[in-house]
Amino acid sequence: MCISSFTCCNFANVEGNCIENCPQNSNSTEDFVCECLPGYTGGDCSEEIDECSPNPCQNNGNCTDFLNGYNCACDADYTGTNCDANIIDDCDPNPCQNGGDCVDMLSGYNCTCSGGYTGLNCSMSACSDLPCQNDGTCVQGSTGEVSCVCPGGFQGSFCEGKHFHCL
Ligand SMILES: [Ca+2]
Ligand SMILES: [Ca+2]
Repeated sequence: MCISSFTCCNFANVEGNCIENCPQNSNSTEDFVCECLPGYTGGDCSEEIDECSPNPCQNNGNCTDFLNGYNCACDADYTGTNCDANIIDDCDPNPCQNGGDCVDMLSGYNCTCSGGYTGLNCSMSACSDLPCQNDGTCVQGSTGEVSCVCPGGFQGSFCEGKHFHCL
């Protein structure tokens, strides 16, 4: 005697949106439970669920709501159901030179440089920033430290000082 389920399904604004589900030991026609078809919600299952709220698309993906589903239109560099997969590996081939580590980014990459190198692709030596004066020569050690090798008669970190010999 499932009167309540009959009532439940009569509540559905769209026919067939509701699967009847009679609670046990219930004689009250108001004490029914609607078990909605996938994609619908609400007391009478007439409300279509907005699968785009909250937005499941990551990385600025554009969400389109469907019945019992959604679609994400992804930005150029991303793919996957939720735009959570990075489609382009900007680190392949590795653009980082001189042993720099590459981190793949959205439409780009970041190089973590080592050995005293700098710049977007770790192609600049730290010597570029060391102004050796008086024809001093910048040399870079194995751990990246740089220093000026000064010509005769000059001294100082940048070969900036004249070397005087006291007699
Ligand atoms: Ca929907
Ligand atoms: Ca990328």
